[in-house]
Amino acid sequence: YLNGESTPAGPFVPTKEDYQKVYDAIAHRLANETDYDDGSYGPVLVRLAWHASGTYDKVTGTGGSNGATMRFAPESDHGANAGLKHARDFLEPIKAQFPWITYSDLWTLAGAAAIQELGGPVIPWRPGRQDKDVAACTPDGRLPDASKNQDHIRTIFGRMGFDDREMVALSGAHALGRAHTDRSGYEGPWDFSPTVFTNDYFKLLVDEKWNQRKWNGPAQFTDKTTSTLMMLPTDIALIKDKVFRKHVDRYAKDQDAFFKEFSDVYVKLLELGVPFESKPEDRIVFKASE
Ligand code: ZEM
Repeated sequence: YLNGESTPAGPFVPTKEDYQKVYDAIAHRLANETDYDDGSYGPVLVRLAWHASGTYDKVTGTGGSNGATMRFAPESDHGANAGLKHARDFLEPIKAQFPWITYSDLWTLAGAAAIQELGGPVIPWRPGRQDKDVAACTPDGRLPDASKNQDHIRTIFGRMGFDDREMVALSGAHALGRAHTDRSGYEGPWDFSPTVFTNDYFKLLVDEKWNQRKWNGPAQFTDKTTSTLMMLPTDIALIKDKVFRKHVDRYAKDQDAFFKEFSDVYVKLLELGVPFESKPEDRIVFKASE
C-alpha cells in the first residue's frame, strides 16, 4: 500500500446468506427448467449428489463428496454415472453466478435443495469441501450394481459406513425420478409422482405385487396393477431380506419417521470424507422457496 493503494480486500468469505442465495438460484432454475424428463431436474440432482458422495471408502478415507472428481474422466465415464452430465450442466450457470463456491459444495448443496424443493424434509447442509484434481478420481465399481442382491447392498453401503436401517432409508430416494434405457439400461419410474418426495416407494414395495418384466432389457420388476412402474432387483431385495423388510414396513406406515430418518442419513451421505472445520451445529437450514 506504499503507493497509496487501498487495503487489499482479502479472500471472499461467504456467509450463510450467501449460501442461501445459491440455494435460491438453484430453486429458481428448478422452477423454470421444466422441459426435462417428468418436469424437473430435481431427481437427477439428487442422483448427482449421491454418486459424488457414495464413492467413499471408510477404510482408506478415499472418495466421498470432497473433491467433485466426477468432473473428470475416467470417473465421469464410469457406467454408474451415465446421464449425470445433465445434472452437472444444469448447475454450470449457478457456478458461473457464484464462482466462489466449489463444485463439491455446489453439487451437495444442490442435492439438499432438490430434496427440499420437491417436498421432502429439511436437509441441513454445511460448506467446506475442496475440489480435487483428476488424480483423486475413484476406481470404478464403488457404487451399487442394481442387478445384485442384499449381500451386495450391505457390502457397498457398509464400505461407506452405513447400517441396515440407514441403507433402507437412503433407498427411499427412489421415490424420485426414473430409470432411462440409454443410461442404466433399466426403464421407468418407481411411483406415480416422480417429482414429489414421498414414502410412496415403500408403500408400493409393500402393497403391490411385483412381477418380473417381460422384455429384452435387463431383469427388472413391474407392478401387477398398472404395469407402468419399475423396481430394480436391489429394490426388491429390500423386501426379501428380513431385516431390511422391517424398515420398509415401518417407513411405508410412517411418513414422518421416513422423512426424519432420511434427512439424517442423507446429511451423513453428503458429508462423507469431508474434513470440516465447522461443527455439526453450524449446518445451515435453508429456507425453501414460496
Ligand atoms: Zn439410485 N438408481 N440406486 N439411489 N437413484 C437410479 C436412479 C436414481 C441404484 C441404482 O442402480 C439406480 C440410491 C441407491 C441406489 C436416485 C437416488 C439414489 C437408477 C436409474 C439406477 C439403475 C438411472 C438411470 O437410468 O437414469 C442402486 C442399485 C442403489 C442402491 C442399492 C440412493 C442411496 C439414492 C439417493 C440417496 C435417484 C434420485 C434416481 C433418479 C435419477 C433420475 O435421473 O431420475
